[in-house]
Order: sequence, then C-alpha cells, then structure tokens
Amino acid sequence: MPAYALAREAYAALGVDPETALAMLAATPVSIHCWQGDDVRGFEGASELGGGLAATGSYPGKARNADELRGDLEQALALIPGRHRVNLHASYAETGGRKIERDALRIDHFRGWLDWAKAHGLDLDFNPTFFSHPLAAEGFTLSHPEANVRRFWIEHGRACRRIGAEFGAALGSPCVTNVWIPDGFKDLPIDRLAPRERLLAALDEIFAEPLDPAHVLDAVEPKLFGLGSESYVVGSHEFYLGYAITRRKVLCLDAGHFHPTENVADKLSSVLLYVPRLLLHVSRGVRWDSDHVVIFDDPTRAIFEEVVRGGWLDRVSIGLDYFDASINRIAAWVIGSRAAQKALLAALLEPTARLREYEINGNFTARLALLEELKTLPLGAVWDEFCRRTNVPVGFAWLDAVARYEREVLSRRP
Ligand code: RNT
Ligand code: ZN
Repeated sequence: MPAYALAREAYAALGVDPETALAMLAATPVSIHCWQGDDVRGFEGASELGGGLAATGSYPGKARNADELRGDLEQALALIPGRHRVNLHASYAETGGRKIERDALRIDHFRGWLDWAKAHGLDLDFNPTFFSHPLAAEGFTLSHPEANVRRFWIEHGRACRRIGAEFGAALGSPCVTNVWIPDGFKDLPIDRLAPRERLLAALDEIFAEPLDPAHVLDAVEPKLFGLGSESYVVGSHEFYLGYAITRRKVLCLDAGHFHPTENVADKLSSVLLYVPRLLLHVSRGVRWDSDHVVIFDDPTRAIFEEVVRGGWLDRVSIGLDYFDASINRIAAWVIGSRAAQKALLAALLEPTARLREYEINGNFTARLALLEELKTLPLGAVWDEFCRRTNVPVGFAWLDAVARYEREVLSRRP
C-alpha cells in the first residue's frame, strides 16, 4: 500500500482525516518575504543595512535588481507547494534609475511588482522601510525629536499605506502593510515617555486617512531590543499592544522579538482576546533576534498548534521574516517556507477534540501520552502527498532544482 494510504489509516484511527488537513493547508497562504533574496539591501543603492538589522554571511549570487529578485522568487515558488503571497518593502521600489524620496513613493514605482504578481497569481503584502536611510541614521524615525524628520517618515508611512491599498484593490486581497521602526537608545534613557508620545501621535497621523480594510490591513510590529537599541526600544510590546487594541490594528508578533526563553505561542490566546487580527513574523532567533532560517522546530510548531487549536486561521496572517546570507538564498526561502507549512500541517493533523476531552476530564495522563505518540505518526507521508498533488518536488529532490539554478543563473552574477 502506498505510504499516503497507510498514513490515512493511521490518522483515521485517531479520528483525523488528512484530506481535511490538506484542504486547509492548500487554502492557507504564506507571505514570502522578498528580502531574503538580497540580504535586505533593496534597490536604493544603500551601502549598508541599517536599523540594527544584520544579515551575516557572503554566499555568492544575491539578487541585484528587481528582475533578478523576481526570477529568484519564481524559482523558489516553484519548489514551495500551494498558492502564496509575496511581501515587499518600500526599498524595493523600481524608480527607473531616478532618485525618488521615500515620502514620494507611489504605486507607479511598484507597477513591475504588481504586474508580476498578477501574472503569477500571487497576492502582495507591503512594508514601509524605516531604516537604511540618512534620516534614520540617528536611530530615530517616527519618534525623532525633530518635527521635520518625523514629518518625512509620517509621509513615508502614509504613502506606503496607499500603495498597500492599491495592491489590495488590484489583486482582490487585502494587503497587510506592516510598520516596524528601529527607534531606540543604545544606552540608558532619561525620558522613556516622550519618544513614545511622539510615536503614538505619528502613528495616528499615518493611519488617519480612511482606507478600505478590504484593500489594506494596518499592522504594527513591536520588538524587545535591537543592535544599537539595547537599552530602550520606543515601539515595545506594551506600546504596540495598547496601540493595536485601542486603534483596532493588526498586531505583529515576530518570533525573534522576545526574550529567548519566552513562549511566543502562549501569547496568541491572550492577545486575540483583544486585538482583531495577528500578523505572524515566523522567524528563528538563535540566542538573539538573529533571523535564522525557519525550521520545523518545537517553538514554530507550538505557534501553529495554537493558531489551529484556537480556530484562528481566519484571524492570523502568516509571514516569514528571516535573512541568512551564508547559504543559497533560494534554498533559504524554500527551507523556511516548507518548514512553516509542515508545522501548520502537523497542527492540522492533531486530534484536538480528543486531547481537549482528556483535558476537560482531568485525564492528564492520556493527554501527555497521546501528545507523545502523535510525534511519530506518518506526517511525512501526508506532506509528500501535498507536494505531489501541488506539482512540486517531493522530499530532498527540490534541492536539485536549486543547484541547477545556481549553476545556470546565480554563479554568473559577479
Ligand atoms: C526587524 C523586524 C522587521 C524586519 C523586516 C525587514 O527586527 O523583524 O520585520 O525584519 O521589516
Ligand atoms: Zn519582523
């Protein structure tokens, strides 16, 4: 009997139908971040990556322009099962060689991306870029003490929101437009309040224009600390949790933005009591917010288990956020996307009702015993079946395609 038929029987014995899980998996897009393809460089000719972000490694072949980046994304997408979204940053605008300031960006500078997305059946998400820019060099943007610096970044945020709304309207799927700013102090601040008051006012200005939530969903992303903002981050968790609750915004939870021992999965059931929607930045911090490639590990699995157990797939947007320059960048996209999807599939294959019943009845012995047995059920056979049905390589074979692309395309980039 083929492996998938055996797997179906194994799951059926626990009251789980893998067909239902596969249908849910196919219907759940992952937003694939463009910035893994070029180490978060963008197309503005930035000499170094700002905002305390760091992509370490010097693997050859990174994309140098929009055509290369889109070509690389196409190769990655051909190896990732299902239908997905692509997540852009404002720094990936195509300005035809002319310098367009970030506060003057318009949908015209993203036509190339929009046409490409349409042609490939992809939806788009978006991010204003509040780093790698001279006006961010002092470490402050929306909370900068000078009004004219704040004004520039507010206008950038407003411009990006409109671009997001245009993406959403054109593609028929709301564009999650996510605000993350690097603002903070390396060393001990005296006034922790004033920068937060300024950020609050600036965000309210950015979001003042009424735009259709069917086209754009506003998200805000908190962080614990960054390189150069070790002592104080203006946009902390408490700041943005309060903001998202009072302004009815999407709260972004980046898995790397907490103390390394914090349980990010545990947060979902609390915050979803109060905020309308979550954006997940699926990432992997190793000792710090290092943005390693996502793998099928326990913290990632736990996050997806919570999403599925809570029935929140319709209130959670799933996006990837990592950047590793030490391995083939297309492989990095494929590994991380497939790992996130596997974690989601594993959660969808859980006999949750049964586990819940054990818990309600106080049968914690059976709860723990079954959770352990589930770990060695034939998840791999169901995953392979998904890849087969969606016409992407099954198993390790996908790496052959990446190796060929590296030989034929990446290795020719100086
Ligand atoms: C930074 C945030 C943010 C960025 C991207 C590039 O710590 O995680 O999401 O990684 O916007
Ligand atoms: Zn993030």
